[in-house]
Amino acid sequence: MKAQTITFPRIAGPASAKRRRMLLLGLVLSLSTLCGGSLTAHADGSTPFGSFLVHTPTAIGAADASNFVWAMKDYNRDGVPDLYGIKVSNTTSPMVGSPMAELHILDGASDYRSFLVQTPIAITAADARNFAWAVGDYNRDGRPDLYAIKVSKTGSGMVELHVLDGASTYQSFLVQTPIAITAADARNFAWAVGDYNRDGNADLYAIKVSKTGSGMAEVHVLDRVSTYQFFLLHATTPITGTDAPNFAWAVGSYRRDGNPQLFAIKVNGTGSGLAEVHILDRASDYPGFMVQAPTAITAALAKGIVPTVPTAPTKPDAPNFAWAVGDYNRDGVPDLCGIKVSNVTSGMVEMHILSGQ
Ligand SMILES: [Ca+2]
Ligand SMILES: [Ca+2]
Ligand SMILES: [Ca+2]
Ligand SMILES: [Ca+2]
Repeated sequence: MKAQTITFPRIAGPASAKRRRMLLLGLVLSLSTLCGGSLTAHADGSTPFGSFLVHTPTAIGAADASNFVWAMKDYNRDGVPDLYGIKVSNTTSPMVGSPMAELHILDGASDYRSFLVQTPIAITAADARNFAWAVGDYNRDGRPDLYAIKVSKTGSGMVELHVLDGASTYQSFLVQTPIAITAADARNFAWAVGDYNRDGNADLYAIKVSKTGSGMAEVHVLDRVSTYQFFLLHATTPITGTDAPNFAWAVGSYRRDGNPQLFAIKVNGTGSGLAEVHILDRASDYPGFMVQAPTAITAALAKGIVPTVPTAPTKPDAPNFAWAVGDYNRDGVPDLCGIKVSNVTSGMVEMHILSGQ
């Protein structure tokens, strides 16, 4: 991995805002496919997720990107979210004889050009493919911990949670335990960490996106206080099970009130032709939307849908991204972080951050 000097123009200020308005003037997008609701959004740069805060190449080469899983959290507690790159294959770290999975944390304050941490972690690369990953503060020491969620080849027959301690630079485990979801069912879930009941303890969100009993995407929240043995919530969302695989998922506060909202980022088959952010409201236990907005990144159109505006971009870019949520510009509103891992112009993994407001 070598550092890169390519610089993208930072998009900020009145001049670029005007340029955005010019570019997007007349691009009136209709979101009408979701849950029967009809929403018209004007992607003029003033809508949430309609404009970029930053485009930047990171210090990880795009050729290496497929070996990583991505997450965002503020590792060094400077208020800027850092990029967690969990390297699960093609690692070179010899430790007890076999290559280990590695954690590479890129510093948000350096616009993801320099590393805060590069270390092997206590899971082998051979085993790493059996895990899903998330980041949250398990032991409430202010340091984000790494949630390694073992979803296949578990000894217990259940999904297992292995939490690596941020304070030990992810060398030692805080907990290793089976949780209340079977390994056989695990492949039907997406995972995230958030404090559902706002008791200060990080709960585990298991978002069921296939083979749901209800036919809809479902939110199941496991309580940290029970070490993820008991559920705080079983809820049905307004997103159908058929549509659910078109989404990426994240949890974050949006209204600055600390409530964990569920971000459903639609990256395929959208009505607008753009990737869309649909935020499900914690206050209603996720049946209701608080925001539905197109982003400034193109997605594949849903089958049979024709763009409402002839000039609307149709070349899908969204499949080149991994997605996370974090407040890059520290205005209290989480931004959408698009981690571009393929079809990049810089040769490096790129960070493209859409402003949450
Ligand atoms: Ca930081
Ligand atoms: Ca911690
Ligand atoms: Ca909690
Ligand atoms: Ca923000």
